[in-house]
Amino acid sequence: MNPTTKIPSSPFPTVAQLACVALVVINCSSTALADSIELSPVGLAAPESIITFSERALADTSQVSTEFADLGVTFLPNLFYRTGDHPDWASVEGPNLRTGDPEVNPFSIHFGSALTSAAFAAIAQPPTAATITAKLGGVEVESFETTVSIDNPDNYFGFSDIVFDEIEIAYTEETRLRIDNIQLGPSANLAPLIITDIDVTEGAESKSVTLIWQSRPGRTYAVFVSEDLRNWTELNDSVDSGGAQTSFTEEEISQEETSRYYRVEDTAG
Ligand SMILES: [Ca+2]
Repeated sequence: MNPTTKIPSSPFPTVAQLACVALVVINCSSTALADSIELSPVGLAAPESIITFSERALADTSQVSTEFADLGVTFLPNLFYRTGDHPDWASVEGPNLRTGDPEVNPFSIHFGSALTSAAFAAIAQPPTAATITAKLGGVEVESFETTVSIDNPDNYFGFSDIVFDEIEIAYTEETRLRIDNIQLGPSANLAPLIITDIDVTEGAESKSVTLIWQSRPGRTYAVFVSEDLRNWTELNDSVDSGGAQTSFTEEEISQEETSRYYRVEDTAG
């Protein structure tokens, strides 16, 4: 028999049953508390990259939308590249992006991949009330109201410990608002943990079961087994991720076993 052939009449549980168990695990995982970054002197403690706008020399006042896409950010509808700065502008140095002229309000920073944290420096002259909103797929995740001002000593705004792919900045006054030093935090891998396949191999003396699940690169998984969905035995607590897909095989299962349930957990919760 082909070892990868599934056995429809097997007493082993179905894909649907096991996927349900995996979903329960996901729902029980802890959720980190979101944290808004407002008027911070530094923004993220340890950004993975910072876009300063010195990476590319563009003409003063030229429109910017996808020019920095290879660095992970685009701007919708657009902003304007400005080459000049001023010694009084805290947190803005050298080239920066400005909202006008003509005025662009609101505008969004779109990230090339979903992130778990990001921050940026913003100043405005004259000062303006502003609403800063994190979105995922165009849907609001988190939002706060603040004042963006050239007079603020600390000018970083952003979010941490949530998953988002856009930050929208909307403001109320006619002003010249500039942003600079966009800090990108870690990417959020959005692939949910789902068991996608279960293969049963019948041997002469015993049988084995291979589970295949949709996984995230760099993660570690634990696999549990149960005969009644109540008492679980850990089979392995350190199955390294195979990337987008990971598998685990339980060997030498007695031929007398008639029913068996599996649970896969991301050990990071
Ligand atoms: Ca700059």
